[in-house]
Amino acid sequence: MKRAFWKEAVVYQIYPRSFQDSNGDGIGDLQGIISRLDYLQKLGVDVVWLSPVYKSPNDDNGYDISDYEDIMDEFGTLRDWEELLDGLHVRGIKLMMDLVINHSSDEHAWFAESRSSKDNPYRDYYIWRPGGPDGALPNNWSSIFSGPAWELDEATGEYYLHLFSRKQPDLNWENPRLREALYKMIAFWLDKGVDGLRMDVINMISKVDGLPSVQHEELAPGELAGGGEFYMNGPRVHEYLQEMNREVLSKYDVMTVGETPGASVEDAILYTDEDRQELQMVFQFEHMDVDSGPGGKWNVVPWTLKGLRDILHKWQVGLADKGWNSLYLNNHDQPRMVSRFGDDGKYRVISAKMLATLLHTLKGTPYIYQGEEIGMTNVKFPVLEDYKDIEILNMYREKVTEGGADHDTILQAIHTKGRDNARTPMQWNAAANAGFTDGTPWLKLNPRYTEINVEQALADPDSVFYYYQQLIRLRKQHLIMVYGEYELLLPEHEYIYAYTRTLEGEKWLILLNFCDTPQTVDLPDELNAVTGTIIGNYPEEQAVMDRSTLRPYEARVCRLG
Ligand code: TEU
Ligand code: CA
Repeated sequence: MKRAFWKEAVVYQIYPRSFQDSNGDGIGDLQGIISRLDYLQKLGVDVVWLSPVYKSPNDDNGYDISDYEDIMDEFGTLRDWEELLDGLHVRGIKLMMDLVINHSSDEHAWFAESRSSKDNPYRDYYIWRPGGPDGALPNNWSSIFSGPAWELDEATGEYYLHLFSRKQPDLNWENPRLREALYKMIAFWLDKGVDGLRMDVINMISKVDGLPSVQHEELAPGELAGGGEFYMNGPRVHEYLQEMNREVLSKYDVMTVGETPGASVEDAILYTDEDRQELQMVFQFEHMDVDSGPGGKWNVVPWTLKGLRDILHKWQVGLADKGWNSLYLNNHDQPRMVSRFGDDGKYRVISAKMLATLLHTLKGTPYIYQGEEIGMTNVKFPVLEDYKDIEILNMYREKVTEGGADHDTILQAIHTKGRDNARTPMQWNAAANAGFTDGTPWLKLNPRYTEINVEQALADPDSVFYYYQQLIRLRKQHLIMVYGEYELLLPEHEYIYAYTRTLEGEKWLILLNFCDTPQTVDLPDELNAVTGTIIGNYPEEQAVMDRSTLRPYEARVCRLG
């Protein structure tokens, strides 16, 4: 396999609004991030992925961009951004910007033009359709953020498509002028020295011709349905990505990752096969659905290790020869991994380290989400008013206020799956507001900050932080972690995920216990020839237990032969 920086790198995601406030307005900002760069360097990450910092009315916290070439007032200025870029580069860290080009804000100048009249030159930058007879919508697609995917615009009496909120109109990629404008904007940032791009819902940019309604028997007239099959991994998406590559990306040395909900292994190979010149890797979503029942993420069902392992295994095998995996268990859209897949009570530290071991020893590029490295947990706000996320608020209105669903059931689903779990401010210390702000934070803190915070983690040699630091260092010393071939063991074990990695005669064994009780492993003899422990999450002095037993949430990485 060809060596590449982006395969060997570890990425750290910053959600700027919640990272560090520098001026007391309760909102994280660029100067705040700048003040924490030494911390990131200490952790040892190679790349920072910055969630959007462009001008935005913040209907969806920056994922609704009103000016692609300027910085959001609350976050600072272009000069602050340049200072951040320099600060990262001086420390040998690269900067990956978020690129949100499936949609813009409705407050973008292009949309103001577009909506103004049917013959405006920008009309075709967005997706407009007349309504059907009797006030019918152009089709029955629902928005990912609840309600219909269409909004009637008074000025011209037509509807525009918005897969996300009504303030996030979808851009019309069929229009070559729009595509050219986007490539120019991308070059603007790459010319400034940006090293990488994370492309938001990039597999939704091509919609099926005619935007057909979803058809199935149980649908009542006028009832909304998902519609994803008509816009995810659509007919021209690969053509567009290859064009983007040809027109702009290939002219720079740039790391790329596409966010691709609903992409299969086969789709991912098409996106990331190096010969095809599209993207380097994608964020797949299959494992994020292990605890979703029929009807989607808010219908929370228990997950099993078998379910999770089957998916991760399928992706490991599927992208073994062509394409490349990215590895994540949480981000700004997902609950905290230690609460979801580990134990955020008694075994918080141990299980956070176990999950970290998984993320850094599977094949692919690991992504750390801010706070993960200190084992931050989900939050249970008692009242809906404490939540700020548009997805949560829209869903609650649709299900409870309008749909009559039970408040407690839905609040519980929000506690388990809501995006604000990941967005509570970063916990720096045990002082007021965890050192995030001197003012009133835009979103409440997780009350556990007095116990879980950076200051505590840095003072404790056994903290989750130092374990991440160690994993990141190991990756630099052992290419087997990056390029080693993956092979699954014990495929039926109820609680243990076991596999080997092999590279040029070297072989590592990885054993992970996903359960709060001891578990026995029965391995073939040749795998018992352990010659050393690379890393583990239990202190050395306790490592006296019998080889074939894993303690609660234990992770062990050993060298064989
Ligand atoms: O998310 C896309 C997406 O489909 C989901 O992850 C979504 O956020 C939601 O959680 C589904 O339940 C991307 C961004 O990561 C997200 O923050 C944005 O809100 C969204 O696109 C729109 O730009
Ligand atoms: Ca601020």
